[in-house]
Amino acid sequence: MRKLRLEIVMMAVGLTLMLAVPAKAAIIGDPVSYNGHTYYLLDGKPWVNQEAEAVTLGGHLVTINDVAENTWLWDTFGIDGTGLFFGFNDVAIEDTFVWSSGEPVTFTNWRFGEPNNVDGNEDFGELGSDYKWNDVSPLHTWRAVAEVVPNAVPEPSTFLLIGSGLTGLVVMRRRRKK
Ligand SMILES: [Ca+2]
Ligand SMILES: [Ca+2]
Ligand SMILES: [Ca+2]
Repeated sequence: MRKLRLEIVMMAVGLTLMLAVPAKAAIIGDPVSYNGHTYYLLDGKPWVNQEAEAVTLGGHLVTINDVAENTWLWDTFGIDGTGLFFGFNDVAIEDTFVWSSGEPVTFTNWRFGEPNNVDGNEDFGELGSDYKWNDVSPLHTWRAVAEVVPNAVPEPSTFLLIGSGLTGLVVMRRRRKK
């Protein structure tokens, strides 16, 4: 009787942890595959929020590695009249643009005269309908694309693993005592 009660408590703990999984990012439509990576279109928010959401999906805002990915990105997710956020930024060191994924910089495609850091406050890359890049301010709330590389540890499932692990532990202990 006592053991049964313990099991119920532990399962409740597991369930609570499962329910504590952070709210899903505001994903628009279905994920899209390209070169073995998974891409998610995210609803309009400031760049910093977009990168945080990409991390909860187990990735980062998209790293544009070459001209083919650049073209594919706009053709797949772009909407005329608005920009599309990607992972290039110079938040840490002004005028030193890096990828939020940490990947090396192998390709850039700035529009003529960009990046121009208007008002000293433009640190985030947007892609436009001309397939070119521009740096924009933190006030922009563009849609963004997250890129998830398979085999990277998906962070949202950590809570699920803890939850199912606890439940499994209880079942194992119960079996051993039999
Ligand atoms: Ca990429
Ligand atoms: Ca800047
Ligand atoms: Ca600019």
